[in-house]
Amino acid sequence: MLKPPQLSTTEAYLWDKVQSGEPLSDEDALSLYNSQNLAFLGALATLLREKLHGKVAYYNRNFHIEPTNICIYECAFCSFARKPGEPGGWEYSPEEIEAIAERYVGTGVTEVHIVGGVHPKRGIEYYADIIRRIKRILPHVHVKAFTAVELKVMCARSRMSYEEGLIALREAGLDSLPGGGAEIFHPDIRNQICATKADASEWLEIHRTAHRLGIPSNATMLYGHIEKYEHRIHHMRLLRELQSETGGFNCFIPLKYRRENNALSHLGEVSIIEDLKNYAVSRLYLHNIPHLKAYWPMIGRVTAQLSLSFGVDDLDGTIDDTTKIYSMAGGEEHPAMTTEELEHLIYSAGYVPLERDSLYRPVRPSPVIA
Ligand code: V47
Ligand code: SF4
Repeated sequence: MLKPPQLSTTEAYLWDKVQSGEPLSDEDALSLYNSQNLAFLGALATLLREKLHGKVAYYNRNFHIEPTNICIYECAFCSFARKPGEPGGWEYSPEEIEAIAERYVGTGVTEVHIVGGVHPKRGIEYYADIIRRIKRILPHVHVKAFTAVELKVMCARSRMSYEEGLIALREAGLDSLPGGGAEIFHPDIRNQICATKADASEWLEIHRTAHRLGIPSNATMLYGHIEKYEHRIHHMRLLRELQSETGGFNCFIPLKYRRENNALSHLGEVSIIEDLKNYAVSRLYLHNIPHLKAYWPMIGRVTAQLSLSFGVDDLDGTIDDTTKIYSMAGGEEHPAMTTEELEHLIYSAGYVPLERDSLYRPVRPSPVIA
């Protein structure tokens, strides 16, 4: 890509740094967050994005199961959780979960994403049973399940180490971990928004253990509430360090704080400009995490489309109306897109759609990029 004309000295320095493949420093990331030049941020993120993935934009065919929204925690940003007996709570039985899986037989889905509340009574054995039941119905589907926050509690309940718990779940059919529960690692913020659940070192240790066992995972960051840029950079620094140790993260997913029906509603929500800026800085700072994902049910279809020009190379996913975490917080009501709609959205943003599996392998040879 040609260096744009009329760059400031700092912008030209950052362009050369990214061009040469040198990692950005924390100061570089802060200066990008403080930049008002959105066009430059898009161009710089695209420089790295296209080095890594050319014009390809990945998507996958997945569905979500949220086994329960009963949760022992009370995160200030959460609109989804309920206490036992509270109206609006649900707990699917293993048979109800099987009935959800049955709906996807023969549909071509490649992944099931399972995340829920941290239930007061359920341990590793319960969740291993759920995975076994799903795999019996959908043997070829990749099971990406349970945040580090859920895993910490289910391991403790079953009196297992993280390693023992993960091995038991892997034997049942667990293939990878989603990136949820990370929120913002810095204790100054974490203590205000989700003080009692797994802290940064526990979240990182569970992912480190998974990577050591050959279980890949994702990472997220919940942004746009009370955190400052410094806290986002600190969060990403810890992820970048773990990635350089293990190489086990597949992708990073910035999650925009949504304000409906939760204790932080008074904060409002950040602008689309802030979303795009955050995608660009994430892409550039996390140079060693291969993929940057936009989760469209949370940010909407238009921002998802724009995000492709700010470093994003992956749109999640067909989803199929099965997630409530975001609709309860103000995201899309019935999130579902057909593969045709997703491909059209990607083409019309100037990129080439490629259906991937959960390990980013093409599901079928693409006539466009072959
Ligand atoms: O950890 C909860 C977030 C996460 C709100 O790995 C909220 O592919 C915004 O893990 N506003 C769970 N965000 C979701 C998750 C996930 C999602 C998409 C892809 C992947 C992946 C993982 O949802 C929680 C929390 O950070 N969340 N409430 C809210 N009001
Ligand atoms: Fe529970 Fe997760 Fe909601 Fe926190 S974000 S209250 S851990 S469901």
